[in-house]
Amino acid sequence: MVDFSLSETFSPLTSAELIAQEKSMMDEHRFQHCIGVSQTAAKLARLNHYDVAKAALTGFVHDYAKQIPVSVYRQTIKEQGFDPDLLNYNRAIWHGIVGSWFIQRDLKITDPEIITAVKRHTTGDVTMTTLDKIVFVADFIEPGRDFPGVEEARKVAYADLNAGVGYELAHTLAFLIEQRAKIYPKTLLAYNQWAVKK
Ligand code: DGI
Ligand code: FE
Ligand code: FE
Repeated sequence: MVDFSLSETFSPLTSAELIAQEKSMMDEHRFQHCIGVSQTAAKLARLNHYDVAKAALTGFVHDYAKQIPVSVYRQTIKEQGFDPDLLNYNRAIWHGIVGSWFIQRDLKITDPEIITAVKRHTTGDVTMTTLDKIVFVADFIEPGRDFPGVEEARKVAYADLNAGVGYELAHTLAFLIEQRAKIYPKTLLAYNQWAVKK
């Protein structure tokens, strides 16, 4: 078992059951990323006077659904009443928005703030709660992340959470445009809200 534990406040599953369920859904690399996001979210929560246990749990489960097969996603989007426009995107977009459905089903998490933070963790949104911002940013700067600009992202985010959100959105949008990838409208709206210099 991993040397890691989670609050048992937010799910009827025990910490050990939750960790085992998460581990069963993903490879070791993704699992270590989730632990890194959990620990970074806890650190950001401490700095921003937010519930540390709640941030740690949300960080841990944020990518729960990342490796669910494409066919299962397509079926879930159709059967569970998700916006059919989601079918025009891929797992990068699905694992947050639709992933939150699997988190409720499998991990029995009902807390609306946790569910929303998982939904928003990839694209961000115009409206973001403190927990949304913590998880969004922790995902980008956890210790396992290594890309040009990550040190600057850490510096900015630890000094000012909102600025961290803006930095991440500018970086992500630049990366997506470089790839000529399709931008999910929420990503663009979030960029306009958080990244544009005032
Ligand atoms: O799940 P992670 O890899 O830990 O991180 P994430 O949930 O932030 O997902 C990052 C990926 O999602 C990255 O490859 C960029 C992609 N992404 C974010 N916004 C958009 C997007 N991809 C597309 N096509 N459109 C978007 O708007
Ligand atoms: Fe993710
Ligand atoms: Fe992630």
